[in-house]
Amino acid sequence: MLERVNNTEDLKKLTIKEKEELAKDLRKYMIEIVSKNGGHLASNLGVVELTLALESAFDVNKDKIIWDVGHQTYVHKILNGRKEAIKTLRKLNGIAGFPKTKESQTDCFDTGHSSTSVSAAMGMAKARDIKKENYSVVAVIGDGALTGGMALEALNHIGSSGTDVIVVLNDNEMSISKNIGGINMLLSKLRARRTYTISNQSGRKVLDKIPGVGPFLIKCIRRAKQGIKQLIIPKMFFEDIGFKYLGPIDGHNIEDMELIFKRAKELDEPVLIHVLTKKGKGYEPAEKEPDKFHATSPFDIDTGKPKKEKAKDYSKAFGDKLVQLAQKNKEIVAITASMKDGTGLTEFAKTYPERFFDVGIAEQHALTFAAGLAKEGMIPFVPIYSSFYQRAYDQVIHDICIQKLPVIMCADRSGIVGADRRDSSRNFRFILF
Ligand SMILES: Cc1ncc(C[n+]2csc(CCOP(=O)(O)OP(=O)(O)O)c2C)c(N)n1
Repeated sequence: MLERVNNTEDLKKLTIKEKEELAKDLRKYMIEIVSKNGGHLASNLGVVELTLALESAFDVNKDKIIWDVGHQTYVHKILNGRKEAIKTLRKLNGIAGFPKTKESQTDCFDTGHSSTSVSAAMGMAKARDIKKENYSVVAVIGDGALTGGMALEALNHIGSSGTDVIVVLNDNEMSISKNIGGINMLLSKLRARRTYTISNQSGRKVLDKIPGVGPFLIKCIRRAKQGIKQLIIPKMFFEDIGFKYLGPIDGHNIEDMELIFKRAKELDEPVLIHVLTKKGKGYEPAEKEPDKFHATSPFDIDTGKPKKEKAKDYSKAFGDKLVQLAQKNKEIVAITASMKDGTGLTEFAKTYPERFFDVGIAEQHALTFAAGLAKEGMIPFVPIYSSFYQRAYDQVIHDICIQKLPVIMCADRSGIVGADRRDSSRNFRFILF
């Protein structure tokens, strides 16, 4: 099936059954490539059907689909002119592992650092409205990325403005590690509701029969009986801040998602579509250990084991030392912004759970939180990848340095990181302090 599909026009000609076959081919193809080159696997396996449904329902050449973080766009790239080029992932002069506007006009916004998609979507939607143009703007954001303050700032802005923006919330319950926080608690309440299915339901017939259904969708849904009603959950957070909440929807059911996306397209207001996916879907080792397969080095497909055992690196040395120091010094605490494993804090988190804080993808909060801890006599260690530290310069200067607070800021992975070479701004890493 993959041989037959070279672009989204080809995709749109396929039946649902054929798209399901294509999904299998895409998974196999990505697993083969990432097992050789390394790359982001689990998130890409999780969004195969979501990408197929989105790119069937929308027009990638006209509509704007912005993928938050962008590490999960391999399927999009394969479907949009880079089926061969994807084999050069993480190779010298190879293609980028993240959306790049320079690479294709279907990559409509460069992403890499988390939680930017909703703001960018709002900007594009406002530009569209001012210029009186007509296209859809969709931000696809993970539940992890939704813990980032910027995403919440953007939802806050969009909800009150009533702007026609579609936010697809790709909820797999994982950031890199298990997702955390109050928003995650909210999402688990929503997840607990029965997944809404449209295919094979009478509700589908109701929706299908109505011409120009868009503006009337909500009215129709309200009128319909059980099942359909579930599309809208009144008085939940998203509704309260001005979004139409649709979902939760099975993120591996192409037919249902296509239908919902087509309907959402016709609504002229902020819509949030809650899609449930499984990180690592279709490859057992990645389903079992999605955190390990979030970004992986080359591995053996049969066993899922890395081809080369990982040598001890700076992050691990840092983490080991911190565990020792913390035993002697009870004031030491450690903070991560959703990068427990990457920054070497796994052992610390296990040994001192009460002195370990994962604050979500929230570097700014992490630093000012550390400032508060330090002000009251604790010794916070805050390891953050150097490129993500960029986000918290103001907190470093304003909340820590000016007050001369003893926060130990550790800039993980400064310098050039080979494997990340063309990933977003990560080719511009530098030493911060
Ligand atoms: C500002 C910032 N901090 C940290 C990261 C590292 N990072 C990349 S993906 C990711 C988790 C994203 O989780 P989610 O949005 O749920 O997407 P999923 O991979 O689960 O599909 C993190 C923490 C980042 N890209 N940007």
